[in-house]
Amino acid sequence: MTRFHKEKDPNLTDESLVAPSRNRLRIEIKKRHRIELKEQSAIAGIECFALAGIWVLAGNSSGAGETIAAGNTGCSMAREWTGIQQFPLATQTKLLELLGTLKEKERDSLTILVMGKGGVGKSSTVNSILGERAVSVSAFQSDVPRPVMISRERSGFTLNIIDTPGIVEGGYVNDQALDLIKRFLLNKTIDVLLYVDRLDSYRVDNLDRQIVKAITESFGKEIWRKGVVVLTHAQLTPPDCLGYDDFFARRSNAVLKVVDSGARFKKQDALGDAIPVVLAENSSRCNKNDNGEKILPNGTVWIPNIVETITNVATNESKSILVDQKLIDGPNANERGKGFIPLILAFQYFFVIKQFQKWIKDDIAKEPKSSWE
Ligand SMILES: Nc1nc2c(ncn2[C@@H]2O[C@H](COP(=O)(O)OP(=O)(O)O)[C@@H](O)[C@H]2O)c(=O)[nH]1
Ligand SMILES: [Mg+2]
Repeated sequence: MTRFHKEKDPNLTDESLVAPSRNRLRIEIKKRHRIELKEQSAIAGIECFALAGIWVLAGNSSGAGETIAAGNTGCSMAREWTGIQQFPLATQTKLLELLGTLKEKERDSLTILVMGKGGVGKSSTVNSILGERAVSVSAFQSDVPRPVMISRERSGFTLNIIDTPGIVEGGYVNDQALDLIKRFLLNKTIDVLLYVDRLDSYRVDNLDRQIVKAITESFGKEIWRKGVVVLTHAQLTPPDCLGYDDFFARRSNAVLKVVDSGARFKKQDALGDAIPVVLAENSSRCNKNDNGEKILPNGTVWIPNIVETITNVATNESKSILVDQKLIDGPNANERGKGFIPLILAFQYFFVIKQFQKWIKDDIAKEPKSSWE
């Protein structure tokens, strides 16, 4: 007969000291499991709280709120950027050089927002840049349901990358998904926007325009001055005997035109060539050079290239975008529609008040005169 010893297991009840039936055994196991789960979550909660406290006290420049809010998990800290060691030595050297450049320009953190349609390779690009599988990627249900911020720290420099779900559903921009992203970004400062699409798409359509318009309306058109267009699936053989660079140039122009029109810049302010376009190939089958670095058909070593472009845009003369409530509410939210007030008043005067006055006058004229008048 099996007996449970109370002194060895304080979680057991007196009943469990007698030989347990199968059912009772099952109940005890469940009970113990529940207690363990409670204890684990309590410990995890304390750990989160303690870590958050340390982070706030440390006064990290990336903003405690930002990193703790990461992925709304409630407990995600800027971990050491160990993924950098996965890169070939030549890439590591270049990346560390770029971090050095940023530090020279007194930047100790960088926040990158990644947006675009679903399934174009946003999450894969985040993972490629970090050198680790930080966010989930899937061919079919490819999107994380909500934004996630991944923070990595290296030699006193913090890299924050915000991966977002695609904002398109059933052929339209999904306002709820967009709202979720906006709320997530509230009080964060965006240094670079990566607008991701595929190189191997042959046309742009109205949906692309809608997405660019939605980004513009959400964060203001100035966000595009911090924009980089990333074209994934870059290891391809162009169709119709086109050269690779030719194909790349045509596709870039098509996407940039959409951005220009969706961002509604006036002709003289048009972004044109101002937005850099970079290529990415996230597949593990990407070709490599003699140093083991991933290279594209035009010879570009794409990871250092994208990080260099990000560095240039982050430090260009345009200001980073602080996503505050005013920005989210849109330009002059309180003023919206005020221009119509004089028109409405005029309409009311001529078509309502005047009409009433006329009816009253007519009624008075038609009224039979009283005998005493
Ligand atoms: N061949 C190739 N596949 C890619 C590339 N980028 C992403 N994928 C694949 O495309 C699918 C969707 O990628 P994901 O990163 O989840 O897209 P997201 O929805 O934009 O985040 C996954 O199956 C990825 O493996 C790329 O550059 N080349
Ligand atoms: Mg994704």
